[in-house]
Amino acid sequence: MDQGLLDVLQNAKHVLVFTGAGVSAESGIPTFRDALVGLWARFDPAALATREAFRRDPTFVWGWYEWRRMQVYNTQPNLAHQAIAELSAIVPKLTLVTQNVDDLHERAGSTEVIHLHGSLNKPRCFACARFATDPLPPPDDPTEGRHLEPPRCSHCGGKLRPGVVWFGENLPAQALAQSFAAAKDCDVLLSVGTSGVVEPAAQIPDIAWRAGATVVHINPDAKCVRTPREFWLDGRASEVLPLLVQGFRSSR
Ligand code: BV8
Ligand code: ZN
Repeated sequence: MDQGLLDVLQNAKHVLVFTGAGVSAESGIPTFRDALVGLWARFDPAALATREAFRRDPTFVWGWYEWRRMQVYNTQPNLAHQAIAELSAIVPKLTLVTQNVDDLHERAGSTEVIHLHGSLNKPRCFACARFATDPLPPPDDPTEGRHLEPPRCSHCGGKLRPGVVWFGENLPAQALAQSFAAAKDCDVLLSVGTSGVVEPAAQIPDIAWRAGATVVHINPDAKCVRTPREFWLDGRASEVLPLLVQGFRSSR
């Protein structure tokens, strides 16, 4: 590993880990934009991940998210999730911000995970916007594309919708503010498994870099490096992150 990067890791005080779908890819969860296998290569996001889609066909949208919830339910966190959880015990301060709607970071032991795009496990009412009071039962239908009737809101009887942020919807204000503040404060930002195309989340690595942090991208789809304070580690998260954690750990 680059000695300059190693020095930065060994002296890091506040690390911001920013993850996307690529961190869950090795748990078998499809990403969004990877060619052929990505969800958006097979389904039209406008037909599934918008309020209009749910209004038009709630049973199709609810059934699709239950299929995705079932995939997460039936898998395990991978070495990347575990390495990130370990890091919180090594560096003085760690902030974990994810664009993902799965709970694999939590199941690997990470706490205080900031979910910018919501969670598959926290449905809310399409009518009154209240979060469901009862947890969802384990998903029971493996059939992709099956229509399922959404459960009803215990407060107003409206249909429950997936607790995710759809295109055209605002991100949770507190989560976004916390993420931007951490980006301005951190001295290292690890950007793991994200294509960096979805706004406003995609601004986070740039905010950190402009505030003087060292930014490290971990992604097999390597891109050009822009500055001495930016690194692109060309590899899969479950290979690269354990090595990086060793770098953080050494000499502490
Ligand atoms: C907003 C939850 C203000 C749902 C998601 C027109 C109208 C309205 C809005 C817009 C518009 N044009 C643009 C916008 C803004 C829009 C946007 O950014 N669109 C993009 C697509 C251009 N953003 C929004 O709408 C946001 N809200 O702006 O509100 C507003 C309000 C009203 C009107 C206007 C604006 C809301 C965005 C949130 C959408 N919700 N998900 C669901 O899950 O179904 S988006 C979805 O993308 C996921 O959350 C995902 O996390 C996120 C980012 O994708 P990535 O995580 O990066 O995943 P991706 O597949 O792209 O990349 C994976 C990467 O991993 C790849 O680089 C790959 O190489 C790498 N990889 C693969 N394997 C590995 C790996 N890396 C490491 N290891 C591996 N093994
Ligand atoms: Zn309601």
